[in-house]
Amino acid sequence: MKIKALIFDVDGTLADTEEAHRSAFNRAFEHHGLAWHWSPNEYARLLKVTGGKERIGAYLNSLTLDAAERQALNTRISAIHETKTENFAQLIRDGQVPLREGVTRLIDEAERADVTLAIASTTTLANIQTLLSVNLGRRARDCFSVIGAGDQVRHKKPAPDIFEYVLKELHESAADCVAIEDSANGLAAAKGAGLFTVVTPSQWTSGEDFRNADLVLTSLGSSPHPLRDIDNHFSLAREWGRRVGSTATGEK
Ligand code: XBP
Ligand code: MG
Repeated sequence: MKIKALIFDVDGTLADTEEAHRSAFNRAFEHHGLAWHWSPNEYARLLKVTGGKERIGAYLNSLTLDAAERQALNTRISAIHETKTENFAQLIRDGQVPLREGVTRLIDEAERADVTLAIASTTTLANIQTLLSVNLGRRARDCFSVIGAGDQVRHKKPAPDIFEYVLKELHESAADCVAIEDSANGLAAAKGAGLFTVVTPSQWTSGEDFRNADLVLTSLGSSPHPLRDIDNHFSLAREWGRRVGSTATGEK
């Protein structure tokens, strides 16, 4: 049974991006004259809400404001988020957001093994394009056959929509693909789409519940310490899924 495609999440999986996102949000608030500042603890709590615009909205709803003030601020969310996205892109261009350990190695091995690569993320397409072009250079243009991002679907993670969208664009079935995620929201989305899901928790998600994951790895391994026979891990786990009749591999 050959894996047809690897579908990567972005934030926390391809790269440890959330500290840069947090900084980009805070700079955007300052730029827009808002006395808001998200501390690491506050941001870890807000990360449960996927999507930057939705996250700002959730924060806004937590504030004590009169109706007129709340309404006025609600109308500014898109503009604030646009500034934030520009700030984030600048941090990537400044080299602040490298790919996570083992990502390039796995991309190289997947290409050699003729395994298709795709992305399914809640973040904006602009963020993904900047992250890939800065870190992968020219190969970023055609490395990923399908990129599913942010507002391309109505319901963001933990809904399965973005993974279902990517599978449809790939013309592949979930049973033949593997998702790589970092968060409980991402895991729920990938499993909801019936995918065998590998989780590599990030510093922001390490305390979350990954019991429903098919494989939890600290990282994807790199040349000093590669994850040996990673395919066997997958095939072992997939075999386990078949034998115990679980939905671990997403096969019904
Ligand atoms: C993680 C998210 C995103 C980022 C912020 O996405 O939930 O909202 O935190 O990026 P992923 P935006 O699915 O890649 O883990 O401000 O562009 O939403
Ligand atoms: Mg993520």
